[in-house]
Amino acid sequence: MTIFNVRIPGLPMTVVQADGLNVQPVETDELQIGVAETYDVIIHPHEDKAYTLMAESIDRSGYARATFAPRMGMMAAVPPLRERPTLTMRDMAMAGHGGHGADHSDSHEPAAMTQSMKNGHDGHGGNPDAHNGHDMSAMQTKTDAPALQSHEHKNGIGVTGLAETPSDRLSEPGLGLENQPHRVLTYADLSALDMNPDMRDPERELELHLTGNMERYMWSFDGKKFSEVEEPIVFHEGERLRLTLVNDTMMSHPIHLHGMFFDVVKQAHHDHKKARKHTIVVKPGEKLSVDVTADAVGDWAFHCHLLYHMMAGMMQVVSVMPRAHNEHQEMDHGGHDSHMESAS
Ligand SMILES: [Cu+2]
Repeated sequence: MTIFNVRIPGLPMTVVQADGLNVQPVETDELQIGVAETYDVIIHPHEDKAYTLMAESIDRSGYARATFAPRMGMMAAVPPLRERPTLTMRDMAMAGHGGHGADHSDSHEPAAMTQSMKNGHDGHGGNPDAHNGHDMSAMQTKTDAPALQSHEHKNGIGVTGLAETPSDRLSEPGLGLENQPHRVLTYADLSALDMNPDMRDPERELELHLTGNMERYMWSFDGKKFSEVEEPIVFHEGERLRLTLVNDTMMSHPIHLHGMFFDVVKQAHHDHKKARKHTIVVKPGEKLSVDVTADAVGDWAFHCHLLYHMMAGMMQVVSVMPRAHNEHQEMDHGGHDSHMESAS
């Protein structure tokens, strides 16, 4: 339940698969990996020495490490934990706000955030994030902040903020890895090795907001926790749709869809080698899109893979509704995978 920064100092990694599917090999020095994501990397150690595989938690509160070595008993230096990351205006989707111009306004934290951090520091409240490597209270904070615009009257107690100006952050490394002296993998670096199985443009777009109230430890999609949701999200069998996710919260959420892979949309125009994944980390204040082919009839879990966020309500059901039999036959124009067959 921790997002990790993974690196092997002195040894580049060539990423060849993401979430179990081939990508065009891309060399990097570090990558951030969200809960449920997988990366397959190839390393080529040439020297007769040991290397440290370093997995540092996103909030830099701890790490796990392993050793690669040609012989038993060897060990490499373990790098010290780096400085705790600081949230920026961009993380709060408030670029341009704050009255100090633009990019360097990273000293502004919203009041709600500051309050919840205080709670964390006092050790009250039982915030599960504080025990799972996502201790927001550990992140540096200052208090000269404009309050986040409250949308409670509109969206209920479960939503303390909306991303005012969500941005495209696919070409940014994960939270806290912005200014490293080495290469860091971004989603924009990933392309599928082969052509996507479905190259159709999406027929429709569905926008979902990742929402929360950190003070009350409420997490949800579109301001409704799972227990309050009455209808599933409906996909229609065979359709190609674009799912757009907007993160209104100040945390990274690894969003996971069961049953179907999605194609990560890097640019609006046609790209038939989109990286295919089942989990994508949506950064604070980020807006991103994935294209999905609804080829698996049935009900599927769709949720944040930080399970304590899922349990708190950041979960919904995606129902892929079957088409009528005749309609389906006409639709079945070859090239579909076995899901389509078994659904008939
Ligand atoms: Cu989450």
